[in-house]
Amino acid sequence: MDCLFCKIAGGEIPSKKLYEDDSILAFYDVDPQAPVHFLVIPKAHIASCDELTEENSAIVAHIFATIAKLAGELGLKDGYRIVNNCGKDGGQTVGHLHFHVLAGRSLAWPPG
Ligand code: DGP
Repeated sequence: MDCLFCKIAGGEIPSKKLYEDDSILAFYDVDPQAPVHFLVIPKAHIASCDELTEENSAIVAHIFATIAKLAGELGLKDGYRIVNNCGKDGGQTVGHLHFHVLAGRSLAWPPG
């Protein structure tokens, strides 16, 4: 499968890693939209949120718990935003489940 984030998870394409364990990887976004902008992905390929099931979705809880830990380590005491873009109208451009974490400035709402 020709998946960019599978290649990043496998080390085939380099990334600026923030955190890694057996099942997930956090790395800085190549096109940051805030002073802090990183992505957290499952290493196993899941195309989008739309492919989550009762069987494979425990990884999302692990991702969110890890984001909370990383936010503490990075000192994001003023808050942050977790974003998932799902599908074409959701603005998803890479077909591998990923959560954006944005921080370091006041973020507008609603998104465009
Ligand atoms: P989305 O639009 O939600 O699918 O977000 C995809 C994000 O992935 C976008 O913010 C840019 C980032 N991105 C794309 N290619 C690369 C890459 O090769 N390396 C890194 N670190 N980030 C990438």
